[in-house]
Amino acid sequence: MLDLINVNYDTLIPNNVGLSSDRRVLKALEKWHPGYINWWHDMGPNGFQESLAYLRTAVSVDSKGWAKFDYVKMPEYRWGVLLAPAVEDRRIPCGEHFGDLAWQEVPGEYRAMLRRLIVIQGDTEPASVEQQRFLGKTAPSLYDMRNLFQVNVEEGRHLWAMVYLLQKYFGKDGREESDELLRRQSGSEEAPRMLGAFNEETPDWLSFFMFTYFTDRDGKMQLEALAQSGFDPLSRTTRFMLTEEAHHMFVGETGVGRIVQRTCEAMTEAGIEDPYDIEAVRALGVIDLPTVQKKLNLHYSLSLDLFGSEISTNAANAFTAGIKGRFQETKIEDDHKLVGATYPVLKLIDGEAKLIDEPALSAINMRLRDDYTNDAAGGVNRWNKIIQKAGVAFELALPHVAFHRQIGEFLNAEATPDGRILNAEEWNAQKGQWLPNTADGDFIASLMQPQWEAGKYANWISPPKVGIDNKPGEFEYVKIYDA
Ligand code: BYC
Ligand code: FE
Ligand code: FE
Repeated sequence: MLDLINVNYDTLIPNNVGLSSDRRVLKALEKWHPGYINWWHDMGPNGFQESLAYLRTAVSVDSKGWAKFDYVKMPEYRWGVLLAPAVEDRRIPCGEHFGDLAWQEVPGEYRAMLRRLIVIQGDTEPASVEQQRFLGKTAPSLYDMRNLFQVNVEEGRHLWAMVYLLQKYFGKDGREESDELLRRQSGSEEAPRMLGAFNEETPDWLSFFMFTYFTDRDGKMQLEALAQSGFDPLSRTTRFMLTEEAHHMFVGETGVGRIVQRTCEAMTEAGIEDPYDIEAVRALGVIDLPTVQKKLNLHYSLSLDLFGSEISTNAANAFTAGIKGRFQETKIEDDHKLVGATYPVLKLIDGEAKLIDEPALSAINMRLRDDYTNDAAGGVNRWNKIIQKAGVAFELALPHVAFHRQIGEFLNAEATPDGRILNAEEWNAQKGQWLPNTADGDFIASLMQPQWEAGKYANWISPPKVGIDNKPGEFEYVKIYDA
C-alpha cells in the first residue's frame, strides 16, 4: 500500500509521490540528479561541503511533526519530492472553470502558461542559493550559519519540487527546462536568472536577513497564489513548500530584530541618544539604524518588482484560466471570476501617485502586491517595538511603493521613500541617503568577521531568545571540517 503521508527514503530520491512505481519519472530524475549535485558543489555554500550541519529533513507532510533534526553533510542531504495530501473533490477556485474538478493532468490549452510559471518559480530557488553562497564564511555564529544552510538546502528542495513537475508533466521540453535551471546563474552576463532581484548580490548578513524577510516573503505570496492553482499537482507541491517558507521568514525577521536590538543596547550602554550620530554608533561596532533603514528600502523595493507590472494581461490570463489564484482565494467573498469588477491601482498621474480604479482582472498583480505589503508591515512593527522598548527615538518604515522601482508604473519615476516625485538631478544628489552607498557597504563589510565558537555571537547581533530544536545556548550547530 502506498503511504502518501510519510516519505519513502528507499529510493535515491525521497518522495511521497510513489516514484518507485513511476519508472519513467524516477529515471528522468535520477538522470538529472548528478547535475544537481555538481551544481550544489560548485554553486552551493562555499567551503562547507564537508561540514556537519544540524539540519531538519522532512519526513512527513503531516502538519504536526513533519521534520526530524540531525547532523548531515550538505551534499548528502536527502532532497525529496513532497506533495501536501490531496484534498478530496478539490475544485478550481477561480476563473472561467470555477467550480470544475481540479486538473490532475496539464490542460493542453494552458500548457505553455503553466510551464512558464513553473520555470520562473524554479529559477528563483537555486538563484537564492547562489546569491548566498559566500555568507557561511562570515557567519556571526554557528546558530546563524546553520539557519543559512537550512534555508539553502530547502531552496534546493524547492528546485526539486519544480523539476519534478517539469519531468512528470512536460515531457521533453520539461527535461530541457530542468537542465536550463542548472545552467542559468545569478548575476551571470550570458545566462542570468530570470527575475531582477535574483541577480543582485547578497553581500553581507544584514542583506541576507532583509532578503529572507522581504524576498522570501514574495516567495510566500507567489506560492500562496500558485497553491490556488486549478492544476492540482502544482497546488499540492506549493502547499508543502509554504510550510518550509515560514522558517525562512522567521530567520529574516529575527535576524533583523537581533541586529536592531544589539544596536539599541550598545547605544544605551554608551549613552548615545541620537540615532543619527552615525559615527558614534559605528564606533561601537554595531550597525546604525539609518543604515538598517537603507537596506530595508533596497530589499523591499527589489522585492516589489517581483510582483510584475500593476496592470498585467499575463496575470489576468493566468487567473481566468484558473492557473494562478489570489492570496487566500477560497476565503474571498466574490464570484471568483471578476468579469466587470474593479480594483484600485496606484498609478503615476501628472507627477503624482494616485489610486485609479482598473479592471480587477488586469490588476491581479497589484492586489497580490498589496497583500504582500500588509504582510510585510507586521515584522516592521515588531522591530519598532524593540527600538521603542530600548528607549531609542527612531522608527523603521516601509518606503512608498513608488520608491526605487525597476518594473511597472513607477519604472521611470524618481521617488523619495515617502513618495514625492523628484527630477533626475535631485534624485542623484539624494539617493545615497535612502539606499546603501559605498561607505555604508564598506562599513558593514568591516563588521563581517566570522564568530564560529559555539554559543558566541559577533558583537553586532544579539543572541536568539531560543535555540533551534530547543537546543541549549552552547550547542554546536555546525561542526566545521573544511572552510
Ligand atoms: N524581473 O505582465 P508582467 C521565491 C517580465 S520568489 C524580470 O508585468 P507577470 C523565492 C515578465 O516575465 C517567487 N522580468 O508580469 C524567494 C514578462 O516577460 P515576458 C517566484 C520581469 O507575468 C526567495 C514581462 O516582464 N515565483 O520563490 O504578470 C528565495 C511583463 O510581465 C519581472 C514567481 O514569481 C522582474 N521582476 O508577473 C527563493 C511565480 N517582472 O514573459 C525563492 C511565477 C515581470 O513578457 N511567476 N517581468 O517575456 C509569476 O507569476 C509571474 O511571472 C511574475 C511576473 C509575478 C514574476
Ligand atoms: Fe523557496
Ligand atoms: Fe524561501
